[in-house]
Amino acid sequence: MTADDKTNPELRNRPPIHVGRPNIGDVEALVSRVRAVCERRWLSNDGQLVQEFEHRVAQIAGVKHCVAMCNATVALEIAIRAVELSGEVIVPSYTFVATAHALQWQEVRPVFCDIDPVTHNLDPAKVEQLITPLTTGIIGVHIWGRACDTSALADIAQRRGLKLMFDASHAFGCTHLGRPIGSFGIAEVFSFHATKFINCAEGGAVVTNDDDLAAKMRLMRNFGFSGYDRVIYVGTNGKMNELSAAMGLTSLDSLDHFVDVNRRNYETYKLSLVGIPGIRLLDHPDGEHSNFQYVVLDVDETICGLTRDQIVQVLHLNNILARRYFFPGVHQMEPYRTFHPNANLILPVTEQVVKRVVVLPTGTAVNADDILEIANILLSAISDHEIHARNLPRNIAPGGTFRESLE
Ligand code: T4K
Repeated sequence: MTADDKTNPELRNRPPIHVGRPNIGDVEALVSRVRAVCERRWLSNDGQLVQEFEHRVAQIAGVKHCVAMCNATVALEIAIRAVELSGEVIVPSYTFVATAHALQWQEVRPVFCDIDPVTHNLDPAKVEQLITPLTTGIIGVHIWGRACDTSALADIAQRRGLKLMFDASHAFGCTHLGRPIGSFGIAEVFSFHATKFINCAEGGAVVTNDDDLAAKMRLMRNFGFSGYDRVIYVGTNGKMNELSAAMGLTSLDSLDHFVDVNRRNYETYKLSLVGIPGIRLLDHPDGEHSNFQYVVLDVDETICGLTRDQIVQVLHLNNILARRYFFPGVHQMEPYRTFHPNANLILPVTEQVVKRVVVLPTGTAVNADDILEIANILLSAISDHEIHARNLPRNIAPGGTFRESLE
């Protein structure tokens, strides 16, 4: 059997179905906002649309301040600096690499902590074990929009004199303990990247209830300027521009619709994957709001007979571009791999989870037919697992492509 035999030619010839296809919203509303921006000739530097975007994000997140930025990575960098983290900061390795890079970029050492196998979030008991005299803070990541154990982390932070903030890149529009994510810790950071449920093409924000911190971050994102010709602080350029804010506001207008579509897609996946052995859809906490931005499958190869990588290969061969988020774990990426060559020894759960997770396409570019097709591909791959397992390599190296691996 060749690689080609494993794909249905009809499916291979239709456009790929991506994870992370942007939600666009009302294009006419976007165009009219962009036209108004052009007419005002005010394109950046705390423009009218950025201010409106900040106001609406703060309202949704239930906080006093939203400081909009050009992306979440810069927002994290600025928040880390404003909060005055230094030395060592405890973070999960199971996250997008930006969480760690934002620390390392300013020579703060990320110390990788293991996660809970069910929630995929920081395991508070393990956080406590990693605290040293150099530790100044903890950054929890609300992975897949499901909140960290904020109470346990806040308790540790308080007892050990540490600062606590959250990378909430996945969690805009989600709630925890009945209140919007945004007001936990000293500050929380959202991403509004194109692939996120609400997007500015590129964008991010720090939200906080701390007046001084918000004022400091506003200075930092604009070179430290506090008026014409007056710089009173070291700063960078982290500003959001008006075109991004136009996209973000248009996206916010459709927030409820995007959640409905994501929820419907999630329910369709849930129904159509039921009974396929060895794969499990990660759920969302009862009684909380979710944005359903990520559809996450856990693959148990001992039951389904195929490795997670083989499942992803079958999907890719059928033009379903599922992703292995977040493989291979940040501790296995440079420079962290060189800095901490034995980090895997203290990250056994992370090491397992990075080999089991597949993220499937959702959002407004995906419909019920696409999902049924994906479910059928999974069902037939797992039913024919002996045929597939013989013909597909078990693992793909980080950075390797799936087609390359078959050649
Ligand atoms: N913290 C966490 C926990 C995060 O997940 C992220 C970002 C950050 C911090 C940093 O936020 P930002 O600084 O980006 O605001 C993507 C996104 O680029 C990244 O924002 C996101 N997390 C991460 C989870 O996913 P990649 O490397 O997977 O991107 P890429 O280019 O492979 O695109 C993903 C898929 O989306 C592709 O299949 C194509 C599709 N796509 C992408 C774009 C940009 C489209 O269809 N249209 C598009 O315009 O990182």
